Amino acid sequence: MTSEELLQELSDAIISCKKDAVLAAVEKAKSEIPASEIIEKGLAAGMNEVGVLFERGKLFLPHVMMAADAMTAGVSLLEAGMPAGDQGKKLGVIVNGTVEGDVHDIGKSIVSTMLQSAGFEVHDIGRDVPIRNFVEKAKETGADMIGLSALMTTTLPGQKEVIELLKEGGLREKVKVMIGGAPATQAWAEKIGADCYAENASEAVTRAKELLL
Ligand code: B12
Repeated sequence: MTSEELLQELSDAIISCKKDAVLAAVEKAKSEIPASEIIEKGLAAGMNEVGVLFERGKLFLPHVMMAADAMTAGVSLLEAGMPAGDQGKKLGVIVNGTVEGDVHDIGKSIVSTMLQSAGFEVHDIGRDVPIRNFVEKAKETGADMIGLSALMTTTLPGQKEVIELLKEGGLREKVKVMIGGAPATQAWAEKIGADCYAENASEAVTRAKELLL
């Protein structure tokens, strides 16, 4: 099978919403294609299609939940084989999470995994995280950067609130802020005074290196 066919199989397995099919496709692809590509060009591409089908009323919420579950299992299978990124000095400390009111965490977790395997020390504080917890965790860990994920237009303002709280605490100069999630944009990042926006996990690694190294 060519790489294109393997990636298509991964994407189709996610769209089928079947965990077994996803795990089998990952097993098959993992010796042929780098983990980051399997995630972004295979699994995440399928998940985006699931989103489109959901919006068109062709798939319903239970399907989306099954696809999400299958995607998480596929990513976990790959994590085992990814470089731990813990040799030698860390590139920097990053606190990453999904803002309050938002339970979407698949993309955020992929970003954490990729940053970690690139050599950053990542503290993933989960989803639906109260605004002040980001700032407290950053203080506690001496973080160089906070990553903020938001998947809904209604939760995007949470990214702005974290930046405001950092300013209030006199920490804004010390801690960089990187934002992401489907409704976030470069223009939004500029509007709220974030240091950068990244569209996907590999871009997040590039941006983090640009800002922290
Ligand atoms: C899967 C999914 C779910 C799953 C989430 C499971 C989970 N554990 O995450 C479940 C079923 C639980 C769910 C629930 C809901 N969902 Co939903 N969901 C989706 C769906 C289909 C896909 C999201 C996803 O995982 N994509 C795949 C990942 C890989 O992509 P990603 O998240 O975008 O992440 C990438 C980038 O954005 C970026 N990135 C992400 N985070 C970060 C962070 C940083 C720092 C950086 C740099 C980059 C970055 O890198 C990632 C990797 O490349 C989207 C549709 C869509 N188009 O996004 C809707 C969607 C986000 N959901 C939506 C809604 C409304 C809901 C619900 C309210 C239920 C409902 N009525 O539909 C609830 C929300 C409850 C809540 N309070 O949060 C809406 C939001 C609309 C809006 N207001 O903007 C969407 C857009 C669907 C729609 N069109 O209606 N959902």
